[in-house]
Amino acid sequence: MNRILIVGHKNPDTDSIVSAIAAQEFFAKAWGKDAKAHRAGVLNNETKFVLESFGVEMPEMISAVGDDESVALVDHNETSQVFEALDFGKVDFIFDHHKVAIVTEKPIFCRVEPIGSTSSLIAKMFFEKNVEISETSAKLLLAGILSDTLNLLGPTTTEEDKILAGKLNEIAKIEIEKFVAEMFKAKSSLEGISVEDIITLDYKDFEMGKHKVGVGTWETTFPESVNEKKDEILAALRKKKEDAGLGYVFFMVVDIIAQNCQLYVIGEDEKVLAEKVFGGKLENDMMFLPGVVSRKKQIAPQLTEELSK
Ligand SMILES: [Mn+2]
Repeated sequence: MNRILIVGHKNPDTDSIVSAIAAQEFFAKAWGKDAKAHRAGVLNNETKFVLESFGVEMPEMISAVGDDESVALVDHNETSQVFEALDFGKVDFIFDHHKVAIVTEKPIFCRVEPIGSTSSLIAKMFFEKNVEISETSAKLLLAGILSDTLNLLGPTTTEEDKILAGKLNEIAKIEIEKFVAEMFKAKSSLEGISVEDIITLDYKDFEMGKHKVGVGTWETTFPESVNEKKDEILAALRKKKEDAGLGYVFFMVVDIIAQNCQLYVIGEDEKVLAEKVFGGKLENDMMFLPGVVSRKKQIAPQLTEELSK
């Protein structure tokens, strides 16, 4: 039987790691398939905290895909997000909650829903099939939902996420508020994090009209800790823009408690665009955007619309 390597995106976040681990259990129990969770990069402090809390080992780093192996992508499907060595012809499964951005050359299993997290989707598949979820997978999936939806408060949260989180916690039995506070504290920790890490750990390139645009995000309970390093971050972003030949680069410092964002604006091009699209006022190279926390829903589509004109 050919083995399936399950893997999330580069610059992995909690959702892309825990959904891969739980999907391994789903593949085995629901479909009798030999599958193994992997990761496509270094774990962030939040994900490390989640795995340590539940006594789960970090998945192996993905490298090459063997002849008798195929790939299941979780939490992404864009070519800019996949691990370097991937041949797209090897992908037989996609489980995701982002926009569909690929054309495949063969029929594959593809399940993409507008839901708050890939963890929600995997949980839903367990419940639909009446397949028992282990306590560990329930905890991991619950953490994935709470992380991606910012404790079910962010704009990507759906009613279904809330219901699924409730059902998972009948098995996981964690104290959600306490756990979320600790998880967000770990997410905000800058321990061992360089300026380069800050701008790349949650970073995405987009094709917007004819432009290549990079948007980095840092979610935190304590924006001041990042804003203190603003000048270094701006310099690193300017370098990234030049090195990667990008049309525009933005960086969001998201306050996950107050639910707002400081958008870092690195130069004149970005200033003109941001003022047009978001209408905020620029102060010290930052634009305050109340209520804005989601790159996927509140930043990328708006920029894409303007740049596609
Ligand atoms: Mn996700």
